[in-house]
Amino acid sequence: MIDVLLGLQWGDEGKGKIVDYFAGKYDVIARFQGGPNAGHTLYINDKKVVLHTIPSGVFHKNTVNLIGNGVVLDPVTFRKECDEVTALGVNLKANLFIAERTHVIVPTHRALDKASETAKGHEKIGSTLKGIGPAYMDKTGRNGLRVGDILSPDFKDKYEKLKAKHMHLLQGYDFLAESGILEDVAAWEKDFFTAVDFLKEMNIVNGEYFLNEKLKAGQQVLAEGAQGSMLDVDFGTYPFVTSSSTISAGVCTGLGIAPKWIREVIGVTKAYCTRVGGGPFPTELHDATGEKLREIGREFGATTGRPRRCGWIDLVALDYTCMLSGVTQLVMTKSDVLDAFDEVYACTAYEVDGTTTRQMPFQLTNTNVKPVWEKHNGWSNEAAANSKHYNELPGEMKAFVKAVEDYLHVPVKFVSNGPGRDQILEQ
Ligand code: 2SA
Ligand code: MG
Repeated sequence: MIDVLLGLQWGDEGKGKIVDYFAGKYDVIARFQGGPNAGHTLYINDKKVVLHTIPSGVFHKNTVNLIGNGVVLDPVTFRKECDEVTALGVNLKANLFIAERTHVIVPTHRALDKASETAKGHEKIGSTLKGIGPAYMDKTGRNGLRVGDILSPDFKDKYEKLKAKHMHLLQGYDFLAESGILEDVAAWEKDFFTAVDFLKEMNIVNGEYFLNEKLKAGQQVLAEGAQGSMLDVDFGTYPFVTSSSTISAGVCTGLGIAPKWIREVIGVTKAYCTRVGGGPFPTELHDATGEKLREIGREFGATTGRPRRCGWIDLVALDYTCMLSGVTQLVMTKSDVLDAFDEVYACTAYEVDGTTTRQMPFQLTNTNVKPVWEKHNGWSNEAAANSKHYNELPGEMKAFVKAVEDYLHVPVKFVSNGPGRDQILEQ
């Protein structure tokens, strides 16, 4: 069967750490969407590792990892990441597989991303500029190159054709000459073909048969989501979203498996909320409390280093994303960050244009929505930090968790109160 692990907010919920924690229980860990815009932070023997494309199960010897067809893969970042992981003693030849239908990000995708964002000015999406949007555009526009294509002798011709098309598009931007984008393309291209040669030597497989055969043989699979449900291309805060399906439905198309195989849908949420990049964020705090959350939570982008916007937990958005994915259990991360506050808040409804609602409106902007707050008492710092079992957590904290469960009608099975593997407490 397949269990799915998803971020329920705007990304950075701590998915990497949770996947790493659960990985030992699974035979396969599979990524089904997104690309090097993801940043999954793990601590391996106290060393910080940030994974972008490689699934977070890679440090477990007996776990096989699959990059599914729904992913977009940049050979250049992929190669760098492989070098880092290999240096830590991982044998990628033995435990990493790549679906041949996975789309390839080429240097001009990154250039187009940068050009598009530059043209948008202050209305920009806040993209990580990894070429994600343009790569998915070529996929649905039926122009893309796939990992399987790099094995064919005419790959270079196909690449040149696509590049020519992109160059034509780039010429349409009047700032192109002074933007430095063409120089970037030349530099990226140098690494690109070496990286493609490297990729050729990896295990390239038919992902859908690979996975279905394992499922039929009774193996256990964990599908690892990237970004968050509120960044989903259909249901997120469009157009301030990423370009893939980040909800549980994306698992089927992103891996080539039928819904009948899906068992648990594990939703990960922070005890508060963050967002990086542009777009609406109803519970954002523009004050000292927001600053404090960022400082204590060390809220900076794992891929870009950008400071993340911070605010209290948004139960309206969580209820929406639990519904979309059919979440069966929750993991609450970074609850320790709240230890420092005398009182904590949860948003239980939105006031939109004078009406109160518990539903996600069609159009969310930075100004048309006001959160309705529910106040909770804070808890003692030491008691929370020293707890080794859920029952030992302070009463106020358990009351906060209970309020989240009651609102969402989904049990919080785990609370993570620190970065260590031993700081995940099961309820
Ligand atoms: P993109 O790069 O074109 O897909 O960006 C579109 C929007 O999606 C957001 N996005 C993310 N939000 C949170 N975390 C992400 N991964 C990195 C991390 C981000 C980083 O783990 O920290 O390092 O800055 C991620 N990837 C995409 C993005 O901010 C845009 O709003
Ligand atoms: Mg992240």
